[in-house]
Amino acid sequence: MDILNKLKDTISEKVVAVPVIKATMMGPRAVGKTSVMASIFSETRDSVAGSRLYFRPAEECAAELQGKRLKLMQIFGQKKDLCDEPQTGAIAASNVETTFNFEMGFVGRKKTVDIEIKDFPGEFLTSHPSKVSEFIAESHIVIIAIDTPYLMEEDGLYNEEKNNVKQVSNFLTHHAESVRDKLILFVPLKSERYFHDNRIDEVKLAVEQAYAGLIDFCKTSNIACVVAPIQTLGGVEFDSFVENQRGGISKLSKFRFCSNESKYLPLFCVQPMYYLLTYVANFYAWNLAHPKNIWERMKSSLVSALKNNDEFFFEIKKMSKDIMVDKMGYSVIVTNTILNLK
Ligand SMILES: Nc1nc2c(ncn2[C@@H]2O[C@H](COP(=O)(O)OP(=O)(O)OP(=O)(O)O)[C@@H](O)[C@H]2O)c(=O)[nH]1
Ligand SMILES: [Mg+2]
Repeated sequence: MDILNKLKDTISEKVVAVPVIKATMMGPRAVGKTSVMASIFSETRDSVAGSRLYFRPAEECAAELQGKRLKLMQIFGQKKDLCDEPQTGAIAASNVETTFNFEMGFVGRKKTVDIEIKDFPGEFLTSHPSKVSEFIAESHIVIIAIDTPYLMEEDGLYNEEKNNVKQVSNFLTHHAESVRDKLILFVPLKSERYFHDNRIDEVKLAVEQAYAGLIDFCKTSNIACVVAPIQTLGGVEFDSFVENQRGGISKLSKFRFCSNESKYLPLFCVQPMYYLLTYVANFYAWNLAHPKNIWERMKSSLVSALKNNDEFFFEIKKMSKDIMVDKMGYSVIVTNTILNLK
């Protein structure tokens, strides 16, 4: 069996390039995008729960993500008042996209797929719209990272200036062809306070309200929408807003430790990855029944490379059992002809 697998690896290495699964991430400065990426692999370092698959950062990203993870852990050593980093909104945002590369395969074997997640700074949506739109067209899912306290506090008074809801919604609705048939994952970050106060369902409602226009558009373009809140740090929660003295957005958020014993305890960070892979598998099944559509481009690269890789899809299916739906604020708010979480 081992020899057979090694032979498979050698053949696939020689004949077929490793397929790339892509996801687009959008979200404001300092919302915690890199932190989520860093926390994913604290949950998945050796293998993905319940499957024979590993999921790890590619070599070029490993050091940065490991460094970020250590920084997050150090926060709990200091136990002092926590404020959003002072540069939030104050330093001119770096006008480059960030790419996170991960790889996935069977434990003990060479990788089966590469996973490329790109996050584009807000200004990219206006300065390089076609670049963003093209990447979305090649992606299976679009992750919208939301700074939850801005969404929830003071009746959402500061939500627009932080989360740029209009800019993101307008961009997606104006690039309908790229987003059609995809899954949009709304990911409320820094949401510990609302879990602790039993208000996580209110977060879901607030997402539905703030993004109502985008959600309506999704219903007409066969786009699925899921709310998937994450606790990146676990042991801290939102305390209050403080004035931002440095210019940029008007308020910074201040966080407090939940107790003296608070620990770095990321929760649910791996869920976006589960949704991504499940949607790839759903798409694969759907694609068999709908061979001619705008996914043709992806079909030729990703789907044909994964064709006949039943073993991989079988493992994804096993992993999908751990996907969260209808609990802890997780909710499918729009479904489409592709998404199948059963
Ligand atoms: N309280 C709290 N702080 C967080 C959380 N996640 C990240 N942070 C902090 O928020 C700040 C920004 O986190 P990053 O992960 O760098 O955010 P980003 O979205 O990648 O930022 P840019 O790439 O600069 O746009 C850091 O100081 C983190 O320590 C969280 O869940 N809760
Ligand atoms: Mg970042």
